[in-house]
Amino acid sequence: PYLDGCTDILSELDDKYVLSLRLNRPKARNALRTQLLHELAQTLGKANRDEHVRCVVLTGGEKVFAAGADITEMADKTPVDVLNDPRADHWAAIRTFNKPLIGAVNGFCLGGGNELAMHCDILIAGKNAQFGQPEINLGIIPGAGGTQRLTQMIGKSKAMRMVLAAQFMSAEDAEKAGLVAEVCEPELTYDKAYALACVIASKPPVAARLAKESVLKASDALLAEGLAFERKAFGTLFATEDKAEGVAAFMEKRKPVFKGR
Ligand code: CO8
Repeated sequence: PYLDGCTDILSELDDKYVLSLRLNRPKARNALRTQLLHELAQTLGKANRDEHVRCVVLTGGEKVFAAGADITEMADKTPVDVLNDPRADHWAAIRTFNKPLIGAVNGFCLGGGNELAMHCDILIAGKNAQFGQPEINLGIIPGAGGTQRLTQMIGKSKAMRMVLAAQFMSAEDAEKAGLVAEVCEPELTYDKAYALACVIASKPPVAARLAKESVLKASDALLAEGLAFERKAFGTLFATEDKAEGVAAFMEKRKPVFKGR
């Protein structure tokens, strides 16, 4: 492995200067527990300082890229817990990773999983990919930039449909909408992303870094305020009865009954 001691992230650096990362919690559908985000943040932190890494490919499983935050871990959190949550620091480390990051997505890409995908600079998706922000079913909203990045990437109306109605978007529609760069057969997703990473890794690394940072500047200034607002709103919702009901219904595998409290 590239970074010793990791269990939730599998990693390998090769002689093409490409670091491959795989989310590795198949039983929990790659739910992003805090440990996973910590390992990802640490790995990217090391890669940021390592001249042997020029491009990173991030992938998940065949049927699930990632099913979102780990609902069992988040179930009992209060707004104060959210305010103090180290997860925010891990997301910041992912956000500030300054080398090109290519996402290879097959299957379900939901909630925090879709937010992680949107932190990638380029997304390649298998035909079976499904993108969604189903947080509202749990009485909450996206908390890692989903409301902001999705709106920037696919526009208000489509973003609202995903965030308010929890409707999923197919790979084909995601390509039309601009969420992903390319759709392919699911068996080829990783290979396509890896081939693209090799091309990028063959370019001058300092120019690649500054190109990435410059492209992100096209939206960064607007993003900062929106991210902070979303984070506060996300925390506030952890005080609601509807959140407790949404989470309980998920765990008990039943339909929730929401009351607006
Ligand atoms: N967190 C924790 N465990 C999960 C999650 C998750 N996000 N998703 C699935 N699991 C677990 C299931 O509970 C189940 O556990 P067990 O085997 O012990 O019963 C196991 O993974 C397998 O799940 P399924 O049987 O549902 O697997 P399928 O292959 O049939 O379906 C899906 C895969 C479609 C991905 C389905 O599991 C699903 O819809 N998952 C939930 C998706 C979701 O709602 N994500 C939103 C997350 S919200 C978010 O990311 C940000 C806020 C988080 C805060 C939440 C608390 C308030």
